[in-house]
Amino acid sequence: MAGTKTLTIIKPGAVANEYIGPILAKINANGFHIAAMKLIMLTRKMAEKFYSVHNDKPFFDGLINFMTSGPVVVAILEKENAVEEYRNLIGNTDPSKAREGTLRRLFAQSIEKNAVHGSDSDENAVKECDFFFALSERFSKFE
Ligand code: IDP
Ligand code: MG
Repeated sequence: MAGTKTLTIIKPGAVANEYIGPILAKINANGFHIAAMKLIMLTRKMAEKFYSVHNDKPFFDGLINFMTSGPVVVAILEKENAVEEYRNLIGNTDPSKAREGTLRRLFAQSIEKNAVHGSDSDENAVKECDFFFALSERFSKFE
């Protein structure tokens, strides 16, 4: 059975452009429950660990610089089939390829500064939620 939670990050570019409100409105309008949320600055160590699967990619250093360039919103979102549903809402990694109406199409600046993160599997969603939130910081509809 598909999982019910995913981890999102509203990235520094979208926070700087005052898109926190518009992005959260779309998240709620699409039936997601916000189970945990905070506005924080990622340290380099945190960003490097979070994106460690990409540490051999040519875009890694730029990505870490970007993700630590300003505050981000980190949140646990809940819905049936959350990972797939949220990946559908955010759209393609490259905003120029993202469907009309998706968060990246609406709010991204570039393939790097692409507005939001969304977990890519239930397994990674669990790891990413644990990376940012203690159980006492979560207000789940499902658990
Ligand atoms: P995803 O966020 O859609 O899952 P990933 O391939 O996991 O995409 O890449 C992680 C993040 O790295 C992207 O969201 C984006 O910010 C950045 N990124 C991915 N590919 C490129 C690229 O070709 N150039 C610059 N940045 C990239
Ligand atoms: Mg990814």
